[in-house]
Amino acid sequence: MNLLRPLLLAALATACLQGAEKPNIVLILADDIGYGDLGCYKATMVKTPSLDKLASQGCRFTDAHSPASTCTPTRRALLTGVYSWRQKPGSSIAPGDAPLSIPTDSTTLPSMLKQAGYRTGAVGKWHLGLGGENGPNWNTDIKPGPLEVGFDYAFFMPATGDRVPCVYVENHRIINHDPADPIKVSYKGKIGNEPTGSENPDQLTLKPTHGHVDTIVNGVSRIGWMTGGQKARWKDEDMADTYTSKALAFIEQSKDKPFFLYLATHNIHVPRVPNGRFQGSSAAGRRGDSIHELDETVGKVMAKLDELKLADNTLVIFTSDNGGVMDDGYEDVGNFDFKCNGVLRGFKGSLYEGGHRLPFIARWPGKIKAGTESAAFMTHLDIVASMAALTGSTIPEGQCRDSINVLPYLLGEKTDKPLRETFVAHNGGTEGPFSLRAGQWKFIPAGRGQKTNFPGAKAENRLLPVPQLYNLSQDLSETKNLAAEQPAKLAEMQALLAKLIQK
Ligand code: NG6
Ligand code: CA
Repeated sequence: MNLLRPLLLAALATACLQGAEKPNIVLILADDIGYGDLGCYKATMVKTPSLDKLASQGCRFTDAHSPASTCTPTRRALLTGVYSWRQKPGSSIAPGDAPLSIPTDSTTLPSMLKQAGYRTGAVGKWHLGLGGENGPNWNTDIKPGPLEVGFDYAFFMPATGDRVPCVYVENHRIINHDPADPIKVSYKGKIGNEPTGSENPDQLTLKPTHGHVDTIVNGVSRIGWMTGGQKARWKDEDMADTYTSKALAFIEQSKDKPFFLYLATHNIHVPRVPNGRFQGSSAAGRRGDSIHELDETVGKVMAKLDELKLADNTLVIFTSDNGGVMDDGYEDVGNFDFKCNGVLRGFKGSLYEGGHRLPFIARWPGKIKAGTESAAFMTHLDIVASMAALTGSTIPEGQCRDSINVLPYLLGEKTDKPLRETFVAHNGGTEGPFSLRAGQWKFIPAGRGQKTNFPGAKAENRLLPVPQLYNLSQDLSETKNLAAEQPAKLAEMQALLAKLIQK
């Protein structure tokens, strides 16, 4: 016993040390922020001092990609480390009443970190479905949801700012839910007698540009129909403040344990209704003002980490779920010559780089060299495996199969060869269309001329009826189609894509 005691104490001390060394992880996933939307990514008409500071204290990546060019498939791939096109059902933009799209037995980023001793929290946009196969019952416990896929705490909106139900859910319950005013939601047609946007255009304070003129909430028409829950409906102009305060409270409450915060902002998704203190603050209209509001959120998170003396022991990652878009359904853009995706071609929803190459900033003082830039090629799929490596966790066999440990990139270490060789992007669904990235080559198969998305994306996202091949090292803007000039490379890329998408 006497002999064992010092050994035991030593083992305990090592365990504690390891615990102390595990950094907190804050992952800020912005919505619809493009490659050209931030000051540190060369935007000029908006000011993003906090994000620029984050970048100056860490590393700014220039070749990081969302797994898809729309929200739901990106988020599911990010949290599970599996391409969404491999996963059924609901791999496209989910309606607000969709069932939970992540099987509760999968290894996820939060479940893996929870296993590693982290307190895990999700704040902001969920948009991954809720409830069993028939979707959620809004008037009782709403589950399974974030808590059943690995989060200890969740405060969230079910889908998007422009989709019903326009309510916040905390853990399993809707905030301010009144049993006397039960909530009903439909995506099939009108329910109840509430006025709709199509019948009452005069009640709309923000004009829609897409065809959805369904439920009116706070003068904004939303996609889908909702009745009831009058007291529970959110105020758009307070949404960023609400999420920010919940995020700060989570950090505060978790400060004595390693924690993982997944802060999925609503900014800068439509409808863009920033708080009054931002209105008119940018030179790029409401969309720009909404970027300013996002920057404030990031600044407040950074300040909270400083205040609690946690900054040095916290890895902060900032990125976005898909590329930028100007008009995404509301007259909240204004007429500005603003290149939300910088030099990149295409927008949100596109298979061109503008759809999925995004800002990605990582800061971890003392571990990630300040003020650096990295051209390392990686995707949000890689976050799970990288965080597993960071925390000394093992991912069970067969889980997170598309995730590659790119921790060496985050830490600025040199690698002999690229850690990620290929990337198959899509914009939803399981059947494509897909694009393939391999090394510096990009291949987009011939389409049928279909638009890949959204009114705001206009023709730029349209799939051409011919195969496209680009060399991104020379032509980041995808202007020169080399398919005809390089038939051997084209055939190689075609064959590689066909092989990779075998499910
Ligand atoms: C589209 C909406 C768009 C936006 C998007 C989801 C139309 C015409 N457009 O269907 O407004 O809500 O869905 O965005 O309805 S995402 O970032 O969540 O993928
Ligand atoms: Ca999005």
